[in-house]
Amino acid sequence: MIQFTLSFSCIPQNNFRTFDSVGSSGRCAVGWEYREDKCYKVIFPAGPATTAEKKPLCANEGSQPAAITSQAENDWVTDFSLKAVQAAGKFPAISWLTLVANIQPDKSLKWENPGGVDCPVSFTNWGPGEPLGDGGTVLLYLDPTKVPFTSWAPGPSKGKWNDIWDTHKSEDPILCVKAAIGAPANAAACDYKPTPQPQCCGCQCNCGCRRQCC
Ligand SMILES: [Ca+2]
Repeated sequence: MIQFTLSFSCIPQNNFRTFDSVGSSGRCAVGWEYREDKCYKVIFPAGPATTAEKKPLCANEGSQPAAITSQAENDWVTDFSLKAVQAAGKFPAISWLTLVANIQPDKSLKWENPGGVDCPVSFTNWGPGEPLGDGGTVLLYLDPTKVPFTSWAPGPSKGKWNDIWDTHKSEDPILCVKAAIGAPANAAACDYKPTPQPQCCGCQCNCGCRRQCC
């Protein structure tokens, strides 16, 4: 009876297929990084590409362009992405991260939400003088040692944003996100607010589930 209860609580096998090889978090596939019910990955284009050309890189891996909704997430994403660019041997030649947002007539932004209605941007981290209304792509600066533009005030620019025109081609990677194993299906949506996770202990079941709530 105990075995039946534990097995019943596991994630259905069908939902587990996209995570055939699970990473150390137990909630994201290998190559993806877990944070608050979501899995993130920095994906590099094969060569210079526009934002429109980069977006399929997320879709091809069952994910969507990531939205950043808080300072804490921005800080985490910046550090995570910088490490990914460094690990790929592409830093400092590449020092920007591509984010995707649709700019509105009043220069406000909406995060793209392929699974639903695009989301208003409630958090921004623009560099000095930005956005200039250049376009619907947001670039996040990764270099902790430099100021990217002379128009930006001196001081740390790591994590700051710059809007750029949509036809801009670059080898900057795009940040992709999808719901973690066991998270609500909308966990990757830009308006999703994670709920506190219950305390969990080690996995007690044998169907691929890596966590079991006590
Ligand atoms: Ca700009």
